[in-house]
Amino acid sequence: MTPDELAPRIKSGERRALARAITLIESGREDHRAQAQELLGLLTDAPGQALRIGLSGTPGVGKSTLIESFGRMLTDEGHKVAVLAVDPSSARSGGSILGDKTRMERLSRDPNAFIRPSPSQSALGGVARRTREAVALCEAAGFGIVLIETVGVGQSETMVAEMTDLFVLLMAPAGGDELQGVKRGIMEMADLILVNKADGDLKPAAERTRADYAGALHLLRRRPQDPEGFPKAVAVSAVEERGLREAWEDMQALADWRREHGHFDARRAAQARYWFAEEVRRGLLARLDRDPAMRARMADLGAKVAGGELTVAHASTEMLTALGVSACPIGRAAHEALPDPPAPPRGRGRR
Ligand SMILES: Nc1nc2c(ncn2[C@@H]2O[C@H](COP(=O)(O)OP(=O)(O)O)[C@@H](O)[C@H]2O)c(=O)[nH]1
Ligand SMILES: [Mg+2]
Repeated sequence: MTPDELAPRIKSGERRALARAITLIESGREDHRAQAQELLGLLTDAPGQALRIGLSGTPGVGKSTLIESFGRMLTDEGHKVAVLAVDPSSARSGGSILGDKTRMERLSRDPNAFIRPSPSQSALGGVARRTREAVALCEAAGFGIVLIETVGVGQSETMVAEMTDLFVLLMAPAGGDELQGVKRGIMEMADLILVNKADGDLKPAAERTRADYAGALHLLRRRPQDPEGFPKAVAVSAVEERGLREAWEDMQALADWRREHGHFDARRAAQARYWFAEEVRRGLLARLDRDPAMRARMADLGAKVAGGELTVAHASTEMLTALGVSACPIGRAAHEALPDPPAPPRGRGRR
């Protein structure tokens, strides 16, 4: 199917067309890439802005179970829900984060839900673009809520936080000292911490853990994008479907407040700028890695630097000139001449 044929089908919410389009954006073939770009261009006028929610947590914490319960609650309320995954491990394991579809059996059969597992083979660098483009496709197909699931391993969490409107961290009930193990940077990204498994024997521990996280969140520096009371920690049970409605109300309250106060659009704008700069950087780096002439030149200049024939400054200037990047004047450190990297769109300082 051509982009011209796919676009109207996506806009009318046809799930098969959406699935095909996502396959197209996942493809590494150059002609597919061109088609994908054309398609995305045809969809920019599609109505509706989805609420993009990132969901992260370590394996076993209950992400799949929660998505099943939470997703069904949302579709019952009449929402259309898309679920995407960012799984940095899938390239190695060949598996997929949403592979355990048994835990999402009902949601995956729900006509108002669309679940897309991670592709099994994808370079980490391509994951961000794939996911952002898939989000755009889901929005164009009329999905009002897009959930992006990721496993809690540093990089991928940052990536997901930088392409979503709300970032939710799912935690397990723990003993008091385990809380120390949560990286500060991850805590700082969270808009909402859900302590899952607040049921049965685990209920008291979940409640204690919730209070611990609430205390820890309170100690963090206040962010301009938060109203009073946020970020928040809430105890939920994905299995017993408890606390989910409250969590959803919190998410909506936070999103509404941010919309009213300009933070919502400002964040999206900062994210767009960030990903644009990232892609340019990535493209430049890819050229260094893939272009045979550039690789040969790098190897040659590298050998000359190693042999003492050329200074680092001269060799790098020559290389950058070859790349079409205006090189910095000799004698000045490269980092002085370069602009700072764009600040991450999240509000709480540098990570
Ligand atoms: N008691 C309890 N167990 C849960 C809950 N949510 C998930 N689990 C269990 O935790 C295990 C891991 O769940 P899963 O959704 O696969 O976690 P994921 O790896 O984060 O996707 C499974 O055995 C679930 O049944 C919950 O709310 N309460
Ligand atoms: Mg899972």
